Amino acid sequence: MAAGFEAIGNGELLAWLRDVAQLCMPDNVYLCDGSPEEYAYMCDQLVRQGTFTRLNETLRPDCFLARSHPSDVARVEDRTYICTGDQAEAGPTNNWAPAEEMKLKMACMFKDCMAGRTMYIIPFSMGPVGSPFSMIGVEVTDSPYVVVNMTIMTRVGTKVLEALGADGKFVPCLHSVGAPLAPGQEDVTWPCERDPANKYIVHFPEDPSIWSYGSGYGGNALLGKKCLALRIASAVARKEGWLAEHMLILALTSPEGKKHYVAGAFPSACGKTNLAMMQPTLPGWKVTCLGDDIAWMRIGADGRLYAMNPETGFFGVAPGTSYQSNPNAMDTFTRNSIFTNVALTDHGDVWWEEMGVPAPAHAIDWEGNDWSPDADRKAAHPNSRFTAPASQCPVIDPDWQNPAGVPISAFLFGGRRASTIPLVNEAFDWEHGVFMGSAAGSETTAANLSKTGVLRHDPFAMLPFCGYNMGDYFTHWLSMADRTDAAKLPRIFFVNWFRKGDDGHWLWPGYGENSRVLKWIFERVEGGGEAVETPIGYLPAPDALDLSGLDLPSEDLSALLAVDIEGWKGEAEGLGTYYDGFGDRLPGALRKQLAALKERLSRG
Ligand code: OXD
Ligand code: MN
Repeated sequence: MAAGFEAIGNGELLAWLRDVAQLCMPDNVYLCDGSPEEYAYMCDQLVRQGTFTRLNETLRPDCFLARSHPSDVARVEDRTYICTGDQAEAGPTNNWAPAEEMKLKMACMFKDCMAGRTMYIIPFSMGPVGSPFSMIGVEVTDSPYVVVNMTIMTRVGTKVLEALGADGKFVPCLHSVGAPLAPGQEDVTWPCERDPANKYIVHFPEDPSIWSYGSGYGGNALLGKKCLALRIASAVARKEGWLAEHMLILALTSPEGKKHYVAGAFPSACGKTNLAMMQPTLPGWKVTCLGDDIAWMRIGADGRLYAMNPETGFFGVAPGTSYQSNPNAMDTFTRNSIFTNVALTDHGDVWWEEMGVPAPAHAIDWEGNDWSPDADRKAAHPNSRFTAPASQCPVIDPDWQNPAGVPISAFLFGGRRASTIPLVNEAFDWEHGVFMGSAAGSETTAANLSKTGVLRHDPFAMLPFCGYNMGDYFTHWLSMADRTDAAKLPRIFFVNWFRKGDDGHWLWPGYGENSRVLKWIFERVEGGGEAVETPIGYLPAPDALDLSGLDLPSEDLSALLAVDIEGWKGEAEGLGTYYDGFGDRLPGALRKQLAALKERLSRG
């Protein structure tokens, strides 16, 4: 294992690392090589420190449980900033501060912040190492928990430094848990800044660079994921003419062996991982998985849009994951995985709510306390997670690491909506589809540290992840139609698995049954699949959805496929007000789309 800076041949990187070490004043410096031995060593060290508990080797080999501090359990959107010279570049949906001012503030925060700790240097590649479409980052962190999670989620180590070479470009990503140790001070198992107001997740897209302070959790701390592969990459993609999106990528194969690739944007904790690796209930249909969270897409030589997943792991929400909802995820994290904030059973295994197995009579809950089913609190935190290697997914697609990506035939947009939005709705054309994406909304979930269940606009599921002005982002999406023959772009569909009846029951069974909707989408892409034209788009014609073998009350089906004119008029009003917030950055085409929707609705 390498130590110090000796192995680094990139002058710019070396200079940055020297500056960072001088600022943060760690006791030790360690350069990660990305080897399996290093991963094992670090996990053992985390066990010795009490951060990790090794799970039962027979039940769950090479798996670990971590419990975070209760103040550090989710992304912190209100502490997340896009810092530019001019506020208009960050736009109305992002927190902003002047870049130079924020850098000074961050420098004060980071001063001596690694005292008593080791500074780990993690060279990582989002996308296959050496591919011209990949981006290299170097995360400097004082958290060994971050090191092992990054090793699963990205490509890490010496091979990345080799690809970087002497003068290659990288995104500097500086992270600290914000908990320096005084000489002799005993460490805690989850060091972090306890006061949420002192956490800062800051992006400087004009550099580009990332500074993250105070949190050790998920998207706040694993800087390759939300920070680099979405916020920074989206800003880079806009300049370079491609797309960096909060999307799953799946392949759908028909019983005849025909394959189409689909990418889907859904807000956090709205079932992306379940859909990405679903087991279709329709006989003969097959889903294979290429990614569950992020898609980078470019127009290929044939004019089609090609998507690749820049990650190598899944950082999925545990509660609700079961052999019924997602058998392939369950089989993915049987080994070599990390669980955070789930419950620990007396057998040394993990448990969470809706895992599909009876609650244990006794467990240790996510806060480390005794728990039994009669406790009036959850055993696992609602945003507890598994970190698992994508390569272990039983339905991983053979092309999941293809640097050229796969051609996308259809986009799905969606959210968690109890009313109004039908089960599936196809856009009239690209511009209308972009309008639909811009209009998306969803009820908030525990993936962010704030109130859950509140309906908010979440365009393209990118509200927390767009690294520039969202109005310009809409323009960028529209411009894809000028970059290729629009007929070659993916068809766009809006889906909603989360409709409820007036009495609160779920109207649609979801999970593997979503294959029935995917089949209709597949047929539409192939030029078939009967549809009716409605004011909001094309909906499946009566009998067009394959419901064979499904016991779905006819009134539920009618509600799922109805156009709720009054509800949509309300949607359109709300959207108009939302659009006003973008001022002159809102593309005129979207205002026209909204006016056309209102006009169609008025005709009923
Ligand atoms: C995630 C999220 O972790 O969207 O993927 O919060
Ligand atoms: Mn996500």
